[in-house]
Amino acid sequence: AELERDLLRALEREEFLLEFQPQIESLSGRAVAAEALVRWAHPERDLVMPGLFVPIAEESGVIVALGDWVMDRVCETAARWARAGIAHRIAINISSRELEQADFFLRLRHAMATHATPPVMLELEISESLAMDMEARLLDQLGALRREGVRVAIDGFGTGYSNLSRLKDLPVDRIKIDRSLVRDIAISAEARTICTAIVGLLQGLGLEVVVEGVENQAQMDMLRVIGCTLFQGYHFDPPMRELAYIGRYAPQP
Ligand code: G
Ligand code: G
Ligand code: MN
Repeated sequence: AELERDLLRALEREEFLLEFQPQIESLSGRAVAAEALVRWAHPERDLVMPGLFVPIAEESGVIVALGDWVMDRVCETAARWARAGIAHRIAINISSRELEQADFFLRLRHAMATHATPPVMLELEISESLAMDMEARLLDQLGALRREGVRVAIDGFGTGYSNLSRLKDLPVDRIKIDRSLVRDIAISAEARTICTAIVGLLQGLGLEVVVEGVENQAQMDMLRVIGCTLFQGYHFDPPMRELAYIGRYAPQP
């Protein structure tokens, strides 16, 4: 309860900030998108990572207000990037607690309208378990956004239990392969077999595959053999502040 109050106060005091981690297209070496990740610039502590406060925000419901703040910042940033000719989509992590709110899509559309954000500049990341459980109403609304150009990604794929026959019917553009599936591919034949099969299956279904948590060249070499072309991970860059991101991936004249 104390942390819940701290989180609400941190929202009021605007102590949260976003970092952006590039998604790299290996053929061109360019970033095509950035994942927005929230951090808490606590006045008395080092930057607090979301692993520490997002679960508490989810449990207490503060995630709805925090998620509104994230959506507003991402919509503003994405609109500004579009005007500056930076055509990198920005991906937002959405918790099930947020998506569960009857007015989630209204709130997202409100943030988009406020900043005149082009829908093609946005991507929504939803977890595998959430994607598998979505009711018809959610599927319809997600489908409508997607027809307007918003991309939809399944995050952390391979950690839950996916109904594979359902996967092809979901309103989803891309799948982010969880880093746990990638960690050992350079050192374990079994890990390689699993990753190869999953990537082949997803690509066979016409889904775009993004590999998360790529940390070294050996993993990259293996992933390229498997047929992956989109990567995110410390091997390229960690999440970084907007100015650092732009300086490195979209330098302005
Ligand atoms: O940065 P870190 O590895 O600590 O992130 C931990 C988790 O927090 C990740 O699963 C990530 O998806 C989640 N997360 C990061 N930013 C946001 C956000 O803005 N909203 C939500 N709902 N989750 C986020
Ligand atoms: O659950 P989600 O995929 O949204 O989590 C993203 C988190 O993964 C971010 O908080 C980011 O800090 C972390 N991350 C990004 N790249 C790497 C990486 O190469 N290795 C590890 N271990 N974590 C990473
Ligand atoms: Mn994510």
